[in-house]
Amino acid sequence: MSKIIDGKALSMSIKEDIKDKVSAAVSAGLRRPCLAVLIVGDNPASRSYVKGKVSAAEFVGIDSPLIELPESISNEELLAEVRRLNEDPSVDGILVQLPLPGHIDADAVLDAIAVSKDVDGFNPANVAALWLGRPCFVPCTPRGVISLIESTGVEISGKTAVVVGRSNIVGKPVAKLLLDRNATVTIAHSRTKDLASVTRQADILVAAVGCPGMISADMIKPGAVVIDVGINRTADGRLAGDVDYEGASEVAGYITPVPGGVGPMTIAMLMENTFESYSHSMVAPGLEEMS
Ligand code: BQF
Repeated sequence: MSKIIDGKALSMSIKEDIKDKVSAAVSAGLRRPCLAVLIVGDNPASRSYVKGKVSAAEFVGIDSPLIELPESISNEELLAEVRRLNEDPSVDGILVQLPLPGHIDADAVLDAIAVSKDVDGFNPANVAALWLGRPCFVPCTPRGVISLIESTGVEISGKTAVVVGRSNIVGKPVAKLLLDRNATVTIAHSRTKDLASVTRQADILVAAVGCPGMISADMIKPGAVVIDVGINRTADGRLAGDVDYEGASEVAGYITPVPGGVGPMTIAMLMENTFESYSHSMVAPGLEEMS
């Protein structure tokens, strides 16, 4: 039986920590940190994610004005909204909830977010900085994945890591962060031949494919650390991961559940990134507007 990596508990302790830091800053006379949250349209999943983010912000003491925009908004109007927030010195972080409606140029929106407020880390300048090993905002889910692996105490350096999935939001940045920690990293994907023979090599296996239960017990090396990034909604409305949890937990050394694994850590890391942005602007106020 594997040990369960409790993402809910870890996210809670991270948020408690941020809450203390915010409270100390406010006691010292500083303004509260601020995360502006933009949502376009009324996709129910997006609504629920945004609700979770706003409530986490409230818990840690970060202001989180919710900017609800109609599905019918034009590209230009949305860009104008982002630019307004870029210029507002009381805003530390800007989050545009994805996915955006089809008629919106999502790339143009992400390009428009000021790099210094890009707490999701999706602006291409942040992505470039990540891959160059320069200071940057690390995307929230990948940062949460690393934090979960580190919480096991299992050393990453020298290990074989396999990331299944190559998205810009999860797979690719997770692979880079593992590489930074000296893992030997393979990125597998839908065209990988004999996927099971690849995943069975993994001391650390990260599943980010978006296919419920796709990673079965026979694909896992005994004792491996298994991180399940999948958030799939089943027909009966419940959440399911990419890993067959029941089977995998008989083989893995450590495993994250869904729900209660990576998801809550994504939110905690968003708070972490927002506090980081805030700290920067408190040390060097005004520099943001210049860069
Ligand atoms: C949990 C997301 C796909 C597409 C866009 C806690 C979240 C999820 C699960 C959450 C996700 C997934 C988010 C749990 C944010 C993660 O208890 O297991 C939190 O809110 N997420 C998102 O903002 O956009 C997505 C997945």
